[in-house]
Amino acid sequence: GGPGGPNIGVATRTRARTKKPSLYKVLMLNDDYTPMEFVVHVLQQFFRMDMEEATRVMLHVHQRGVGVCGIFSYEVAETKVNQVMDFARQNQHPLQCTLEKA
Ligand code: TYC
Repeated sequence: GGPGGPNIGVATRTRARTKKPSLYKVLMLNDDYTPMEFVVHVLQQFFRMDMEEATRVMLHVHQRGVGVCGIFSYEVAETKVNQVMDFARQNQHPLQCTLEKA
């Protein structure tokens, strides 16, 4: 096969796509009733923050209304939200946590 002739034996290979998982932010919402120490505890326990970082994030949420706890795959983010909401409910605090596509 010369120019314009049939393409014989021309192997075109495409790499099998491995798609990256979409990322999701876990957001913490402010409320008037959940104690500050409880929020700091949640951030340390479920998001592996040290006391300094947890306090900084808690105060950010307290002052601005919302803050980012971390960025994860959908599955991990959903699990974190459920864990935080369950723990808050068990302790009778109205603390709210949600997901948002990053
Ligand atoms: N606003 C709460 C208070 O004054 C503290 C608080 C901070 C609550 C962050 C929720 O996500 C939150 N006790």
